[in-house]
Amino acid sequence: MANAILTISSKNYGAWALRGWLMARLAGLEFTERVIPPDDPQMKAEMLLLSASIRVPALEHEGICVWDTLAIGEYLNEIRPQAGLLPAERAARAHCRAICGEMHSGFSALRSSLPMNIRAHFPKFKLWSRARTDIDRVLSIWTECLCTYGGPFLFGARPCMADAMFAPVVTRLLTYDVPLDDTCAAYCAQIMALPAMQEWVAAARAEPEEIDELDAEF
Ligand SMILES: N[C@@H](CCC(=O)N[C@@H](CS)C(=O)NCC(=O)O)C(=O)O
Repeated sequence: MANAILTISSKNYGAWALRGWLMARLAGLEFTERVIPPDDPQMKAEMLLLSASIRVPALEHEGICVWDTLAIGEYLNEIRPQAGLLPAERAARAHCRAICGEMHSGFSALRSSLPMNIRAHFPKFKLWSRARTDIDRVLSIWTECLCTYGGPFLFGARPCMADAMFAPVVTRLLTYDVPLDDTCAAYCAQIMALPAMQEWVAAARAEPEEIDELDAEF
């Protein structure tokens, strides 16, 4: 029986949930999933008991409750340092934290106009200019990391916290059929090929919930 519980929401729509879940998987943490469906009227009350922000993901581990993906990533790095969630080298670690922070606090146009919806596909989706600007910045972050650290992941040979932070952007670029150069397309393929991502995507496709506003909007 795992001594950790990760509370998440929809696997099809929950981008923050995917980030926290993937970090926990990359850290090698054994955990039980608690899924609070987004349309559950009890959801807010249950979430408030776990996370003062009333948001998921939230991690409970050995009596400690951590919410917010960045805090969860830092916590996982402390309890599983050998997993390399943050790069070993100081300059790379600072770079990793900087781009995780940028993802956490930015890209609002990308997030609002291309919501995560793993089982959908919108060929030739028309991008608005602010979303285009966000996407260009993400692609330039990826390209710089892949060139600097040699790939195939953002900070080298194995996936880390930054890859988890950007994983929902990878699924969005595929959902909304955004054209990519070879370097970024190869990076997206690497992320999607991770066994944990394949597991998440299969569960997202099997999920019964449909959030009409998100399905109808695009
Ligand atoms: N900054 C938070 C964002 C978390 C977040 O917005 N989670 C969404 C689900 S993926 C949520 O809980 N939404 C419920 C709500 O907004 O009421 C984090 O990094 O964890």
